[in-house]
Amino acid sequence: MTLKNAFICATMLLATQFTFSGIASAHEYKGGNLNIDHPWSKEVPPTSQVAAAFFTIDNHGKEADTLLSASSPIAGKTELHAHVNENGMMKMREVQEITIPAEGQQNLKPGGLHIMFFDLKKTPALGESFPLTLNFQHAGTVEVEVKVEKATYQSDAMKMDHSGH
Ligand SMILES: [Cu+2]
Repeated sequence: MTLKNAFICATMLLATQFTFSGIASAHEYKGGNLNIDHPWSKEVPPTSQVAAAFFTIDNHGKEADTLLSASSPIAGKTELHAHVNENGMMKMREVQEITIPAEGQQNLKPGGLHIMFFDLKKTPALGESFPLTLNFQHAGTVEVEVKVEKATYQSDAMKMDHSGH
C-alpha cells in the first residue's frame, strides 16, 4: 500500500466510523444486497504477528457478489484465505476472491474461508475491536468493526501450517 493510499484509507475509516456509530451495537453491517453479520477475530497472543477474521455474509440479491479484497489499519498486509487439503494436510492458501451466491450465504469460519492479517502493527486484545474494509464487486466498499473474542474451542485453524507464506 502506498502512502497516498494509506492516507485515503485512514480518512475513509474516520468518516465511516462516524456514519456507523448509531448502529454499532447491532454488530451487523449492510452494503448493497449484502448483510455482514458478527465480524469477529480469535484472540491471539500479544506477540503474534498474524490474526484472522470471520463473519457470515448473506446475499439478498438476485445475482452473486464477490469479495475482491480486504484491508485493515492494524495489519501491514490483509489477504483472503481458504483452507485446502493437500495430500491429507490442511493448509492455508490465499484466494483471489470469495463468492457469495445469489440469494445465498457465505460463511467465513475457523478451518474454512477467512480474512488473514499479517505484520500486525498492534495486536488487538480481547474485548477490543478494529476496523476492516471489505471491497465487493457489486456492493462496493463496506466498513465493519471486528470484535476480538475468546477462542472457545481448539480448532484446526490454530494448528495451521504457515510455511506457505
Ligand atoms: Cu490464513
